Amino acid sequence: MFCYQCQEAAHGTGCTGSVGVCGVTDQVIDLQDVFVYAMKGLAYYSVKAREKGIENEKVNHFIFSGLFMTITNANFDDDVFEAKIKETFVLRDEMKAAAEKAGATFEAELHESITWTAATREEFLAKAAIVGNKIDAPNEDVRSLRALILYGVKGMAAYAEHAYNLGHNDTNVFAFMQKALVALTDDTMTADELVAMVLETGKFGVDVMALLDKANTSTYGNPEITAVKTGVRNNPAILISGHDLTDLKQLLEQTQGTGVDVYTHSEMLPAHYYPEFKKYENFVGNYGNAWWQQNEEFQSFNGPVLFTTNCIVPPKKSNDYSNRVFTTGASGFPEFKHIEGENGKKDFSEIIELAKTLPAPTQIEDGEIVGGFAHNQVLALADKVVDAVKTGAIKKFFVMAGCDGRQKGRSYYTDFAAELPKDTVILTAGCAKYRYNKLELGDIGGIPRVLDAGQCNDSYSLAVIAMKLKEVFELEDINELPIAYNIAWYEQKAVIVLLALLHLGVKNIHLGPTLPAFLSPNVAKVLVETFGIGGTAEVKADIEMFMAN
Ligand code: FSO
Ligand code: SF4
Repeated sequence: MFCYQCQEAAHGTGCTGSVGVCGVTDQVIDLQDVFVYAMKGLAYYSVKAREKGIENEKVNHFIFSGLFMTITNANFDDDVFEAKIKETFVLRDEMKAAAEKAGATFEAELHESITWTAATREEFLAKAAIVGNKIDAPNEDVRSLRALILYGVKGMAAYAEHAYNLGHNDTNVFAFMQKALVALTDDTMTADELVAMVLETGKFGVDVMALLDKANTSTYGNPEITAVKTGVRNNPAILISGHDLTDLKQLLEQTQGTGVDVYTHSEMLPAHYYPEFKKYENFVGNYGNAWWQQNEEFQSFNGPVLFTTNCIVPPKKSNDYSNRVFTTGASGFPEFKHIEGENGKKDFSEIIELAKTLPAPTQIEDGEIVGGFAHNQVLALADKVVDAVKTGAIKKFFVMAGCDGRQKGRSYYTDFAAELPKDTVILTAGCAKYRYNKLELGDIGGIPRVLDAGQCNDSYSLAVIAMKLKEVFELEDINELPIAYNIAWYEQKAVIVLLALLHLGVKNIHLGPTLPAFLSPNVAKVLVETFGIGGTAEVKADIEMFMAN
């Protein structure tokens, strides 16, 4: 196995051997690589069919939900990927036949991802040694650009899936994802063409985040300022993690009148900000912190846990709570029971019945987290915010969105937030916020110094806010705003957020705690020279640098 798709890639270069830093096994990574390879062949016929006017919803969904499953910490189940590879071949044949019937013609020489077929796990694993992440490119710069595109598309796929679950689709986004998959097999593409495709990935990143924003807000209302409780009640309870709001909605519906409470963990916290979910009396609060602290927090929670997406951490052998953890959607783990849906409907009764037999959560803290500053709420406060900037009460905004992770160096973000001058405001989204959202950072004339827009996909809100401020201050360029970007990344959804910001013209983004292992020196140079991308250094020096610019 070789994998370097996340920030925790071993030694800053990539995970090898039998298990990754995230706990994924070599078999799973290898099968994921082969699955992505097979989907490139399926995408080829889907693109050809689309040229003849055929849009196949089943294939579109299969591809984006399949890509989502290969995101870091989403699905650890080798059997799932073996089955998915086999299913890809079946769909590939179907799409080939459909394209042919519609009059499509195919190149005389087809890439091997389009023609290759195999039937057993052994054959799939043997293939991984040839087509895996690291090897499948003619040189390191092409490999690096392909990685940027593939990981961006994986992030896009996650957001497309959440929107799809709410009945919102954008076939242009699906078409781009498939076009990009095919492009990853095209050895004739120049570095310049690949760079252009990286930027195009960012454009569709903006589109998919706008789509998801519309899906979420039109279904559940606009997030509003909310104080979320971190303490517990004395009822049995279910902890829900991940990002999928449709799963949460169904769980809340099904727990009504059962005496079972529901708490959020990690990236599900922002669900509390939506008006729709506030009406559930048993939707109590948020338990714990970011994803990587789940081993300890799931232990003390006592009740069942439902994963709707990543980030899963394998339980420790000494602390194995597998028998009360469930997955659904793209997430999976061999020892956790998976709840399948039928036409989007899911039956969580087994989880609810199990909760009734288990003790109430053990309290680990008792306070509040304030959030809900998505674009609609912030724009409602626009006059106040603009005044504060004009009078100098707010000198600078710091976008500190992104992800948290277990790497020790991430304490940088806690120190950075704590040491920022008091006339600055942090704009955040994603699980990165847990590094500082429980600090007492105060407010500026009633505006909290940490404005949490929501999940990582709600970084879109931060872009909308920036665009609006640019308009209000009548600026030519978004980079003239008093906004600095110091973003923490971990997995591939952060890659699409970054590419989306680049597409919107945002420059001088600092990315940490380390730059991606999949950036070759030349590709990193392009990002630095064209977009002013930088890393992080010492807290004090970084704050001085940001405040001076
Ligand atoms: Fe975090 Fe995990 Fe939301 Fe990611 S929980 S790390 S970027 O999956 O998606 O922010
Ligand atoms: Fe390593 Fe990250 Fe890949 Fe897991 S996802 S194997 S930690 S690079």
